[in-house]
Amino acid sequence: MSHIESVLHENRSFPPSSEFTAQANVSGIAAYQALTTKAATDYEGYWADLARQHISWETPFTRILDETNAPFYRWFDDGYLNVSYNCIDRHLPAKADKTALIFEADDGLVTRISYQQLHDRVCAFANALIAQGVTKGDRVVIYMPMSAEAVIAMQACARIGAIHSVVFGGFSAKSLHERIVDAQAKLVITADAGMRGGRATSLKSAVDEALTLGGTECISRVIVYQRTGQEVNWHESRDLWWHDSVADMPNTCEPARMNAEDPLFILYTSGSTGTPKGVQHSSAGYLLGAIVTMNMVFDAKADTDVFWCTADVGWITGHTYVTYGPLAMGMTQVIFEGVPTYPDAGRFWKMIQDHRVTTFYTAPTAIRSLIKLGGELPRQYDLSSLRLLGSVGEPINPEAWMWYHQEVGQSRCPIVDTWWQTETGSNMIAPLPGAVATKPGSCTLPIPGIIADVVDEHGASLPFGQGGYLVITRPFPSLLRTLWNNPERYKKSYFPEELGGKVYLAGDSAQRDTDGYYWIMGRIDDVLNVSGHRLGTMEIESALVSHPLVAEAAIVGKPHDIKGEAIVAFVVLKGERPQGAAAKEISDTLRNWVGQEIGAIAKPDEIRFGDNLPKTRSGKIMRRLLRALAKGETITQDVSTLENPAILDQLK
Ligand code: 6R9
Repeated sequence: MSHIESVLHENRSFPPSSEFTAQANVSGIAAYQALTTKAATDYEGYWADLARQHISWETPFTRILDETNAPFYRWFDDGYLNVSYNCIDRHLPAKADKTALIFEADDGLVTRISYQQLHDRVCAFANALIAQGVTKGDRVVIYMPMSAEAVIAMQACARIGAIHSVVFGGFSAKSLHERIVDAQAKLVITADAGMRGGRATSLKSAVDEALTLGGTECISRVIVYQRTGQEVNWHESRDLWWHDSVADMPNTCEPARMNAEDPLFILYTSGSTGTPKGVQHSSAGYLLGAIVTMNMVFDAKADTDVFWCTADVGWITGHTYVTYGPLAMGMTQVIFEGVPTYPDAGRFWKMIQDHRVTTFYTAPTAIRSLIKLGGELPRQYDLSSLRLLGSVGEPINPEAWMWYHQEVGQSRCPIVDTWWQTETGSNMIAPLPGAVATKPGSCTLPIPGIIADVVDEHGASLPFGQGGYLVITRPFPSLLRTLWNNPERYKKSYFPEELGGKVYLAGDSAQRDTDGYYWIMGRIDDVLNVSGHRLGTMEIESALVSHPLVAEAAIVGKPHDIKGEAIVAFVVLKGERPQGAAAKEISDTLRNWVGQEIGAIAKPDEIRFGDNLPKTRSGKIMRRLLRALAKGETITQDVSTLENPAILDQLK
């Protein structure tokens, strides 16, 4: 654990105001402690009570947690429900006309969709999927821009029991292809294009390309939502417009009866090795995590809140806090198509003002870029509707936290810094805002029912003040169930034998301060966090090496003001080491190549060429040296095992 050196020295603490505490769902630290005590003394009873209270079951469960086949845990597994029913139908008697979605397009056009309208559109589209032969358990890939239709498509899958796998619209045709093949999907839902910052980026063309690659015979149909009206290539026998698919469809569709453990979705995420992992979530446990955290962490007030999570539905945050959580609560939420800087860096603040947003959830990278582009801009807008702010995706640095607190929250709104992952499904460590005092840069304490720890490499709990592996020691309802098609990798990645095979290894390092507050220090594996997005270094390396010019490549991260981490590539070409203009040209070529192979987010920020890479005598690339070189540090580390020390000068 040598890379864990010191933790931030941050002493500021912000207790919840008495006004906030007075109205909070979990009010005061004693209430927080009562919940954690209940979870500690009757763990299963704690979760079962919440599951009975918050989920509408078609058939109530009698069994709670089944650990007999650990780490393949099962929750509530004789219960039946439908997630879409829980997100829509159950609200209709009281709030059919209440606004469910406020969609704001890139150009500012606003569309409101009520719960009744959402119901009708989800049902019509669910019927369209059934008409195309989609049945329970089939995989449906969704490759769409941020839109009401993306949410409708996901909800429609949930309604009929199809397993959706959303692929972020910024991923390339190659990445899309890889995910379609792994999931063996039956159908793809896409759009002609998406609009962001005034520019259209086509999606349908990437689907066309992905489906020319091998192994995609599983796909029988592509449904295309017409967003921009631009020209697209059309495959008569395969492609179908969204509007045609729903044209004659009834507005009702019986929700499928789903077992609590039936998979709700797969979402691919980066791991330490080459191929992305298909994280598989359950129906009931996942939904419960979404609802409980909406209640406790976001202090949801279904009747008065306007909730806005800025994440794209292509990421887990967009699944849990756009598509499922706010709807399960029966809230009104904002969905935004565009980017925070268009038409100018006041866009977020203007939208908060226009829609009277109460709860705003975004990423540190967005906050940092908005500070840079207009730190004083929030003051030009009326942000008085805000009552709670959230942060997710990476550690938030105390400076950005303070700005968010003072300029956006006007020193009035608590900030919930939420630590969690694609695999955990919902927030794990985060302050309950009416109970737990916050500290800038710390995600504070586990939410009640989440039993976290910091351990050494043998699984022994470490005292406060010592850095180690972040683990969760008891299975919890919203934990992933397995990796799609790869139970062995699930066991190896998350429940390693070294730690006893039963505790969930998160892949982050962390340290607790003297108050027991958690400070996340970074990944322990070869995963980078670029603008809050997870990228495997191996993934980018294999993309580079697949280019005909490249012999060898190593990727490391280096600190970046706005993105958190920037991607630095060290590359050895098959030919000579390029210099000057030639180096620049090949850099551009390789950057674009990676963009095509994976997606624009994976393009290296910097490429350095060498005749070789620094290696040990046994041939291992010495990444710690590369990390130091990338940062511009002088090498003070031990290089005695290095085969070729002269190479370090070349790569500086
Ligand atoms: C929700 C999400 C997960 C990784 C995680 C960690 C980092 C997320 C964080 C945070 C510090 C926070 N991370 N939230 N680090 N503080 N509040 O981002 O899921 O895309 O799977 O990424 O992101 O390193 O392990 P995912």
